[in-house]
Order: sequence, then C-alpha cells, then structure tokens
Amino acid sequence: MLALLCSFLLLAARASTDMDTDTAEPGSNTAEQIRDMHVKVTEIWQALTHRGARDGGPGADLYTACSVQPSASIGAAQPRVTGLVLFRQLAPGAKLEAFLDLEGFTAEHNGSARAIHVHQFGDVSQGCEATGPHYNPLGVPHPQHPGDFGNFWVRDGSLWKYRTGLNASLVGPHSIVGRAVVVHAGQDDLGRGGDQASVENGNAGPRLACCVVGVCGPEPWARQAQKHAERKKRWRENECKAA
Ligand SMILES: [Cu+2]
Ligand SMILES: [Zn+2]
Repeated sequence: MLALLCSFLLLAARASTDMDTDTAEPGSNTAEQIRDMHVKVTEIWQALTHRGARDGGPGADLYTACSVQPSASIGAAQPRVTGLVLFRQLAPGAKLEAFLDLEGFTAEHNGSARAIHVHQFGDVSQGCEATGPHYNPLGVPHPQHPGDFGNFWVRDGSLWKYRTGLNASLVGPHSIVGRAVVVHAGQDDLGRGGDQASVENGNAGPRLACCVVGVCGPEPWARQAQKHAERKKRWRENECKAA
C-alpha cells in the first residue's frame, strides 16, 4: 500500500511539474502549485484509504475526540477550563462539524468571546505552550489556517456550540488528527489587528486549555448530540420564560 502511494505521489509530482513548465514562469505561483499538489495528494489518499466513502456506506464517517484540560502553565487568576471538543467528517473532502462543550469560566466571563484554534503539535507535556504555532501547512496568513475556528461566546460560565462548515480535515496529508486544539483567554482579531501577531495568531492571548485530537468511534458524537439537543431545548424554554 505504501509503495503504491509513493508511486502515485511521484506521478502527481511529475504531472504537476510538466504542467507548470507549460503555463507559468518558474517560481511565479508557488502557492498555487502547492494547492494543486495538495488536491492531487488528497485525492490519491482518499482513493487508497476510503474506497467505501463515496457510497456513504459504513466507514465513511470519521470522528475524533479531544478532552480539554487546563494548561499546566496558566496563572492562578485564569479560569481552569475543561471539556470536550468533538469533530465529525461525513466523507473525505467534506467540511468538518464540531461540538464544543467547555466549562470552568466564571460569571464575569459571560458575554465575552474566546478564540479556539488548531495548533501544530499534539504535545501538551509542557502545558499548551508546547503545541507550537497555528497549524499552517500551506504557509498562509491567519485566519486562513485550517484550524482557525474563530470566536466562541461564553454564557452561563460555559461555552457550548455546534458548528458546521469548518475548513479542516480529519484525513489526508493536512489532517488535524494528532494535533492540538487550544482555547485562548482572549478574542481572535481575525487578522485585522494591524500587527505581525495578528496575521500569525489573531492576538488571542494566553492559552487557557488544550487537548490532542484523537480518532474515536461514533458514540461520543451521538452522546454529545443528545446532550446538545436537550440543553438547547432547556435554554429556549428559559428564554421564553424570561420574555
Ligand atoms: Cu491559538
Ligand atoms: Zn490561525
């Protein structure tokens, strides 16, 4: 299987080089070439590892779980955030869905936003600092990284959200499996801060908590979907009572 993949990669690389000599000046569109190569490699990867996915049959869904723990290096004044981040990808090439379920914030955090990103390394051994910079396989500015999930609002001391359309993958050469999800103390300026840090990390502040994205079965997702539906129903009922 590995030898076959290598052969495909070499063929894809040769095809890309041939195409480039016909259509572009050397080095004039490196980013585009990298993107083309990424698409080709992803297609080959998908063909080799998920042959059943096109039919939507068993094995097409991909799931991960990430058990969020407070960073070992946060200050005593910072909230100790714990919880769960789940991802689901219904087919290779599809956008990600996520459940985020975090607690440990205090009432004074209600109504404030927290940035959440995927960082490069799945290493939390020295606190969340060990996870490195944003995962950035294509060398693009923030907030175009695959794990730039933006801002999430704290309410009732917790942060819970179901999101769709996330621009990251659990399969292929740019998979986020084995990398880290980091919850920040501040808000993501989404690259509009006007300084270098803004286009690297959104000036999102200290790293409160983090976890490593690991492959799992469908059960955690099913449990979280039920919990989310019940919580949303309760929240709506409370809103109605308050109105
Ligand atoms: Cu981050
Ligand atoms: Zn980023």
